[in-house]
Amino acid sequence: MPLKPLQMSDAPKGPGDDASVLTKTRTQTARPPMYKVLLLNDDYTPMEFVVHVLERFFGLSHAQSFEIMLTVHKKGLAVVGVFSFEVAETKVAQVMDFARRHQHPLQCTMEKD
Ligand code: TYC
Repeated sequence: MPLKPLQMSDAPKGPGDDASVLTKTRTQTARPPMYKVLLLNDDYTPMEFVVHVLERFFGLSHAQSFEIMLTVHKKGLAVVGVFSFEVAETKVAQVMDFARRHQHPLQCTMEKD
């Protein structure tokens, strides 16, 4: 029995077939994902250093900075702020670099909000 060459018209139709793929047009612009920047407690970084970091890199007042530092000290960690991925990444890098340069073990991380 001679075989007929396969044609595109022999391709399966139905779900998954290109001809059946529907598109939905979105009118609303999706909000970009946001990231929490977290400060972690340790036993060695001086409290004043942490307060200074919060004032310097997060633009917080002295009172706000002291409050967040105390929360980290008592609870183990605190959210310092919520930012876009790029801003959060930059803040984490700035804090980690500043702490390292001053030889303090302070840790700062980020996670999806
Ligand atoms: N626990 C530190 C101390 O007693 C103070 C501290 C607070 C360290 C917050 C880190 O993120 C931190 N000196």
